Amino acid sequence: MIIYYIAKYAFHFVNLLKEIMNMTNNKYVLSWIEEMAAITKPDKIVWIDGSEEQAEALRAEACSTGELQKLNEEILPNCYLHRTAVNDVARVEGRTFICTPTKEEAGNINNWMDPAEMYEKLYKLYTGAMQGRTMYVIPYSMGVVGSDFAKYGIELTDSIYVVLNMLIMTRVGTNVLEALGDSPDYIKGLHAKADIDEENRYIVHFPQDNTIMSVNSGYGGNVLLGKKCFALRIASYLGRKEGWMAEHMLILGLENPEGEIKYISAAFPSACGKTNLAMLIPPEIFKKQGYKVWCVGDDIAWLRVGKDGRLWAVNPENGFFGVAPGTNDKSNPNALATTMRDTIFTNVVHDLDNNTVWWEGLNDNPPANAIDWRGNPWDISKYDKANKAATAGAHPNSRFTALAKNCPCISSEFDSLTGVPISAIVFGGRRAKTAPLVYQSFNWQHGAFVGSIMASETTAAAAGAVGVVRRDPMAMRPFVGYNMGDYWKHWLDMGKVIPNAPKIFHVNWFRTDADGHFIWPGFGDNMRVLNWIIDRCEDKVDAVETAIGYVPKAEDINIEGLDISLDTIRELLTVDVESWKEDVQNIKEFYALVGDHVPAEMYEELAALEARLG
Ligand code: GTP
Ligand code: SPV
Ligand code: MN
Repeated sequence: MIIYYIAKYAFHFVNLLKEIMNMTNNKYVLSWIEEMAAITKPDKIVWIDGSEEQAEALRAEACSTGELQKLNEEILPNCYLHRTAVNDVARVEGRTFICTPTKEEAGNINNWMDPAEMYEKLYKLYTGAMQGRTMYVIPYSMGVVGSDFAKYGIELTDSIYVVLNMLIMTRVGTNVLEALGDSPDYIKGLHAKADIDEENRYIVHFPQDNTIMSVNSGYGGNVLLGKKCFALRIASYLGRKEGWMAEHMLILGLENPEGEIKYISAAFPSACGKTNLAMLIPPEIFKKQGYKVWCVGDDIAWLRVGKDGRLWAVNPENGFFGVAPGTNDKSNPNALATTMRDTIFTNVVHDLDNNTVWWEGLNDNPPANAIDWRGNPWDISKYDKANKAATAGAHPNSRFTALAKNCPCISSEFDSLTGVPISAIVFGGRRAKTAPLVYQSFNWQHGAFVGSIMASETTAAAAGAVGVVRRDPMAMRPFVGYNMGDYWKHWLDMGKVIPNAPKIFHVNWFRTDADGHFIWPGFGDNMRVLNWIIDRCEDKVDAVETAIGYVPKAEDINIEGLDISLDTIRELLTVDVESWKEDVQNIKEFYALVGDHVPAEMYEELAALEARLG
């Protein structure tokens, strides 16, 4: 089949190939591009070299076709607006596949199909998909080019929007090809928009082939193949093979008044507060004393054991693909500042009077003359709180793509070759009840168990119902590139080879009162919980031992300057035995679903928890 296409298009190819041969002699790269071009049949092939001139030309081209709209250069310099198709606004977990040779390797939590069958299905969808279009070839690095952590990828795409987003989210350029040299060790990614047909949308990973294929989408995590597809699904697979970890975690540095910085990584499910925590601004009383928070990453961490026996983390990304709604100068001023230049906004409100953007929760001044995320005229009178999803101006999963280096609190270690040493790992989710504000695990094995039983209410970051509690182990349910049971085993194994392992905690910013309001103020005030966590890591504060782990004494959470009583803190810290017993039943069902790869240690921990609950 492939040979046939290569033969048929041989002549056209000679010209196409001239372009790609200028950039590299790597025969593995060239032959793969040739093969993919033979199937997708682009009119042109263009290498992305990482230069500003090329990026500028592509922005201009995208504006001329309406794919992008240039925003007010005075207010939002070098910023653009993009709207996706209305049926293409989030990750599609139901159409995301891990195609390992056997179903057992992918496990019960992932969708699986036989690789040969899937390739055949995909090649049909890709056939001629780039006719009349340009194939862009993006050489990119996850991690600092040339560092021990770095891994390289090449994404082929027919979308300028994807190219411009990848230029922000990853390190793109000819230096990646130089670093790759003539090695076959890179991740292949093929993306074609095709017809944006929901019924034929596929996001597929072939971990054994280092290959990712995406078709019929133009949205974020489905098409920016360096992000969830590579840096989590493929990387988690590689991490297990090579003895490191790829996790859905932010990384932050907490600087105390003495100038010492301790690093924390935290795994929360999509749209559960990673970006917000990573860019936290300490409450006034802490700021005055000299506390600061530095952002290393807001979504993905790659972690390796260092020579000193600690766990070291890098953020493999180069930018933030952050949730827009709710971002404002109180909740996350650093994120807002980051988006003031060089940013691509997706599916937000277009304010026509100023040629700027707006979203729910930005401020109380919605634009009077505006276009909503669907492309229709919109003003606040259309907004109905009872029917947010259908009447909001910005899609609840609308996003900004912004450069990490534009973030006012970006860590000086952002480009570090070695990463940062992690003192604490924090898990967390959206739980209206069960989970207390914070608790600490008894040890690494128990901590891995705490990660495995994480649960959270679903959000708009993925297609499907919102607000349903589901188990989301380590916030990785949609992102583990192999069997979930084996992934837990990898966590347990890692604990044995990190002599100086981080302590493991669990937080919940989302407990609600009887009226459904959040009890904990959250955002900047989460710093108060981080301080307790660091104090625990340094043995500076004791705690109360409960059935689920160590919980703070209420008076050890600093509430100075907060309009909240000690009793409320007590309430936030209670471990309700009855709801935990219910949870245990649900965990048992979930473990059964994960199946017979669940490590025995996890069942031991579950039995121990059940016994402690009485
Ligand atoms: P992804 O990019 O999808 O991985 O999301 P994320 O985990 O980075 O979540 P993000 O920080 O963008 O927050 C998502 C939503 O949660 C936003 O609407 C925030 O306003 C809200 N949120 C974040 N932190 C808090 C908090 O401490 N308390 C409350 N109540 N809401 C929060
Ligand atoms: C998430 O859903 O966790 C995101 C956004 O960070 S996406 O890139 O679409 O995966
Ligand atoms: Mn995420």
